[in-house]
Amino acid sequence: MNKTIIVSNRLPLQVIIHQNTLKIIPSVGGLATGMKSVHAEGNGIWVGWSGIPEEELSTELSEKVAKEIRKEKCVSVPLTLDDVEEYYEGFSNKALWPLFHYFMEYTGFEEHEWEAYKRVNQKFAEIVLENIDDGDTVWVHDYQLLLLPQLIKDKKPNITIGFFLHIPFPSYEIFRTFPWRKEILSGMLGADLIGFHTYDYERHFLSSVKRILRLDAHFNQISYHDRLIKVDSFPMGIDYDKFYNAALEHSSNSKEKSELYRRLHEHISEDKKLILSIDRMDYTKGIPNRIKAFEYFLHKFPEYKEKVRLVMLAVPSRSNVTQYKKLKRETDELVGRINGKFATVSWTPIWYFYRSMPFDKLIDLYISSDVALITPLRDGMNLVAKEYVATRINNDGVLILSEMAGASLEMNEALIINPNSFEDFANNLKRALTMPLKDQKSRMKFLQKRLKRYNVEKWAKEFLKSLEETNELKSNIITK
Ligand code: ADQ
Repeated sequence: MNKTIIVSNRLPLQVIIHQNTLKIIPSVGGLATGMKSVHAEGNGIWVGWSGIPEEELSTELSEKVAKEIRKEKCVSVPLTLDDVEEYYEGFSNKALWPLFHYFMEYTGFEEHEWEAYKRVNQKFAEIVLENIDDGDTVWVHDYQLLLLPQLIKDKKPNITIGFFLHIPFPSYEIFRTFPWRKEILSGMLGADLIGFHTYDYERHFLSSVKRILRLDAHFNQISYHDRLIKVDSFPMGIDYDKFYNAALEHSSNSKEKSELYRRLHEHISEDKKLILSIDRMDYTKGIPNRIKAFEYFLHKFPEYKEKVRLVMLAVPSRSNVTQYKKLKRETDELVGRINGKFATVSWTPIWYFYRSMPFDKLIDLYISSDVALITPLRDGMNLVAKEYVATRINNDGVLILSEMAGASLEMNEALIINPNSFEDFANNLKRALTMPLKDQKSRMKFLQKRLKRYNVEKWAKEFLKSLEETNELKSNIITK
């Protein structure tokens, strides 16, 4: 029986080793949820890194981990501390991530990190090839594995390969500055279907392929080495029902309310509002910018002092990378400065949490907030915006969304802003806080309808269906 092999940098699980005992916790992230049914089907497997460097595992423990992971239908790619530092923290997060998000000034190109990137992509290829049979399908995810499709195709030309990029693909003028631009594009072109969140990313990719590799592309198909490669956009959704049902449960009278819920609600009344932002602590998410814009709002509309509170949740991320350390420091300072400047005995304008929160607490935050402020400077999609909408069971609440997030293209009923304009920010925040309930509800209903229909499972299915259709393309070429 043919199977689907999912490949991503990290496996959808967490391995916890404590005094020689081993615990495997499945992760609940967006990708893991979306892939759940694909992964569960038949003898499908997931290939990726377990999160534990080889040096921290004895041979005996390493075998034990592999065995336990295998029970979850996962196969781990062994990575050393050097691999993690040079391939993940280095090339992936200091070269690819900033460049693809238009942060050219943060981008560093290091030859030894490029070598590590190639080496680790090769490691992934070897594990995939050990586990693959003729007729199988491989679905590779994200920017850490851009070379993998071609590495697999070289060895197994008849395997069907899909690739999905979760971050933006930058415009040609940005991408052309990349020293290894040809190798990256050729690596991706090993796939039979290449997917992006939006049509704009797709267009940028096609433009780079045409201009850098000088290949023919007609509409969304590229001719390459006797093959036709399809490029398309698939905007990723969320597990809508999971968020909606959790919100229903958390709002019901019979549910015992958490401490967080109670504390949040102490500050909500007819004229007192909560504004929420949730992000990974990443410079692409525009966190300092948002705090400064909030300060501008309080200056411009002083009548909102003591009436609004910004609850800002930032989840620690890539904290070994210099730019992320700087960002954390800058955020801490800005929050301190603004709270120091505006706070009164009964009011602190910003409640700032720097930690990861369990699902239940996230739901409490979502259902308690009158406005969600999602203002990245650049974001492939942004699932937080979608999660907020899914939890609004009474159809109230307003989403303010940056036009730089891929999600803005399918969420027209949100208040769409340019996050670089404080004026735009402040005016729209005021508009959100004064929006009549009727207007809130009609916007929310439209947003919810779309998200419910195009959920993450549908996203995965559509991608795989389109990937399957590339087989027809192939057989047409052969019979021509
Ligand atoms: P991310 O940059 O990680 O993903 P996003 O799409 O917003 O960004 O997803 C973050 C997820 O983490 C959400 O599901 C959210 O609930 C969760 N989360 C955030 N803060 C949290 C906290 N403090 N505690 C617990 N959970 C938290 C990348 C791209 C995005 C793209 C996704 C999916 O950068 O643009 O939308 O992949 O393709």
